[in-house]
Amino acid sequence: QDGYKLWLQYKTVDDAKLRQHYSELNEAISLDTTSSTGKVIQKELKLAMQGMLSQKPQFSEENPTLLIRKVADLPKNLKPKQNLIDSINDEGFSIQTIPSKSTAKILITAKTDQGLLYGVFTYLKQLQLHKDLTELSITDSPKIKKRLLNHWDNLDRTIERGYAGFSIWDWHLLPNLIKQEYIDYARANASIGINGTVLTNVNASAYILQKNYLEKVKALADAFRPYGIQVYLTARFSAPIEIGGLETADPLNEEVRQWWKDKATEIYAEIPDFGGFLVKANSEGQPGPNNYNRSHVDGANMLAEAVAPHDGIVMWRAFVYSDEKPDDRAKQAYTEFVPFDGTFKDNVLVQVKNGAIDFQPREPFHPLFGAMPETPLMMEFQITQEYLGGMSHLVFLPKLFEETLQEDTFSQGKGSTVAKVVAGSLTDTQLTGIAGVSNIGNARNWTGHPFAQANWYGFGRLAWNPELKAKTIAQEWLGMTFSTDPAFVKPMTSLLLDSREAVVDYMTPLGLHHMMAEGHHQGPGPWVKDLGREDWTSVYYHKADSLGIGFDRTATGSDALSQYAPEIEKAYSNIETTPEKYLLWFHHVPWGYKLKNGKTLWYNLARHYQDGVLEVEKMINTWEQMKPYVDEIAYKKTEMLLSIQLEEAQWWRDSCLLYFQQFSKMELPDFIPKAPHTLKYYESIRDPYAPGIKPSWD
Ligand code: BDP
Repeated sequence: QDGYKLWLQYKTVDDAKLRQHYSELNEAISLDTTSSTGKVIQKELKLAMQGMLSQKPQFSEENPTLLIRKVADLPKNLKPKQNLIDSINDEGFSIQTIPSKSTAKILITAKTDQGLLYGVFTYLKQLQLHKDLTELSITDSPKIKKRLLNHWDNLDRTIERGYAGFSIWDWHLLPNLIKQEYIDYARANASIGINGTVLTNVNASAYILQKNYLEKVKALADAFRPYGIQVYLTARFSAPIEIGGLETADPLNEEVRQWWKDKATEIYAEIPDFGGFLVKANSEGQPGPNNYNRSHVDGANMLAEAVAPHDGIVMWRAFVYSDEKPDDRAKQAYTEFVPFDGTFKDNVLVQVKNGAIDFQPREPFHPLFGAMPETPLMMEFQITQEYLGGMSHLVFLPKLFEETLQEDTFSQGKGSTVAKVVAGSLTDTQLTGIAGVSNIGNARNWTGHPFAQANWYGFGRLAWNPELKAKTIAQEWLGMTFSTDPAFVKPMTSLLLDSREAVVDYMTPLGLHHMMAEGHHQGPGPWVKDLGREDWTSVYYHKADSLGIGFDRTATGSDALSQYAPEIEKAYSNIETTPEKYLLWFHHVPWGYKLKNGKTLWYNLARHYQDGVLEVEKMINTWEQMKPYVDEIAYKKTEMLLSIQLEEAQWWRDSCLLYFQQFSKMELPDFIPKAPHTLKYYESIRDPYAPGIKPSWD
């Protein structure tokens, strides 16, 4: 009850009739347990049946009621139709109720053990959600190949932008101590279809590539393997200098190239299924090929060549904004990367954040999506809530992920959604990927905030199928984690789905962005200016002045809009046809400008800030009604966190409105309560030890 079990609660099925139905179906299970994955499946089934049905299933070949078999091992009479078999990929599965007179009542089949594992988790989910199994027919395959968590974990166990304690990787005690948490981590990830993990921070340390650390990495890889989780590492571009004793890390230098090849060979000797490297290069002070006047392609292709003989991949991040040619930061990744389209090696993915600035509460999709048809683009979402309330705000992120995935890039005509770009279906791209920056730490419940678990869960589900609805994900997670009672699931689904718009409203309404406090990013900071570079300040982004507010990204401004398809450029160039949610992202708008509801921009800004606060109040009211359905620890903790969230929502509203009022010089509407403090007070709040970042950063 402390949240450790995540969504794999396997609570007793109370309804006697339903339990009876489930018990009969799961009495005897036929399963091949010769592989390590087979053993994991057996363990999971035992645990689940014990928990939900208080039943110990028999594992036998004799008259099984539940048959779990790879397609190749099925008896002829039970083989599914060929078109069904053809429709699933190597990780896919099919679950069917068997209509015949055979004793087996349910069949779970797949082409691989991995597929069977996913099939079994999906089957168990049906039981957890109290679904009727009499006519079960589920055939499913992941739509994206590489479904990864990215841990921003440092070797000293601090986590960059982590809000759930320290890193779960206990490097000191590895490789000898394999914590149960490692196994449970892999199991939880497998249950939602995640198949890879990058263990280390993108702001990388070269030490992870040293022999003593690679032994530790191998121990983790061994622990994860039965669950189908591949291990990846971040590669610090200057590693050949730092740990290799070379004088340069120039990607065209033969010695450097050989060093990486040898390093790859060394890694693969330990970890034959090592996934590959994730690289942050020439971004925010990280070394990279530009240091040697070489391009991103030179850098990525050198690493790609090193891992290619071992089937490894390179994920090269597009999160760059140049020191030399400062332009609207929203434009820079596109400007730097589009000219390279088609020149990366086959095993390179370019990893692109969902938006062009940086994981804001709301951003339009990144213009790179759809703009590099010859290059596999990997989506990067942030699950950890760096800009969405850190450790204390309840925000259901699948709503944000869904919004981005369903935006239309128009790259191959109408309907060319970001989801399709990422899944490779528009260009028949085989190598596809999606990454979520993890929100996991060594907190007992993994994620700190009990509801942050939903974001890990939701990321995994959307990585499996980017077309899934946030609503479905919310219902699943609530049912599996807390209760399937509609009196709980219904109001809580609405709460989750509305929580994302609430945070946008009280932090960055109407297309505002990058308004947070400096460095640690906790709390409001629209007044932030005079930092090392302009595009780290808030004033650069909101541009509030006596005339209005917002960043002109049309042709009269930075022209970032021209990086989108003509359909979008045309619609958003016109203030009248720009969706209001992106208004101040693309336009500098007069304070008195009338929005669709006939009220001024100033009025609407205030309205949104207030709506955000009201929504949190509503969340608190809903939560109070949920007490009967939730265990005490989670109930109390969430209750207290929601009250922090309310205070912080008010803090955002009051401080931002006071700040902007200096420019608008307009009265606040009556519905805005008087701020309890002065603007000066809000501006003076400093928190050098805010979580998720080492104070030395500031
Ligand atoms: C920013 C974070 C910073 C990360 C960077 C990145 O503030 O800590 O290192 O993104 O993604 O959002 O590389």
